[in-house]
Amino acid sequence: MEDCIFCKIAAGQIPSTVVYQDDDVFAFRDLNPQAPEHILFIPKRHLASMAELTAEDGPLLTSIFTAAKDVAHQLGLEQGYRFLTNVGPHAGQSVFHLHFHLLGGRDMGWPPG
Ligand code: DGP
Repeated sequence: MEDCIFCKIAAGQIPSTVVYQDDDVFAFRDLNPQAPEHILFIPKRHLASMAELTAEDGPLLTSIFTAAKDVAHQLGLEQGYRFLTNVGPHAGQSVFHLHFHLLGGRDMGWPPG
């Protein structure tokens, strides 16, 4: 999508600290980290949010979750981590390209704010 910042990051048109990528998935460090480890996992294909997913996206989600699990292991997050996506304004979504936050390296509260 032409004006999507995360599409441009996945295409290498905007620099990022890349952590993982394959044919369908791209992962990079968040610009404004909320934990010692804060990685964003996105599909390379543009989807605005989880609200646009269909049953056909099952393999894509498996790829994203498997990549995140492997990265969490590589980062040594054996004490735990959080993996989440914000959907829409009430959840605080600010970039409208589906992304999952991998957060780790500190204790976290529940419920989130
Ligand atoms: P959300 O609030 O769930 O939509 O999270 C969007 C995240 O994206 C936020 O934590 C900051 C991050 N972000 C926004 N713009 C950029 C960027 O240009 N580069 C990187 N690496 N992260 C960005």
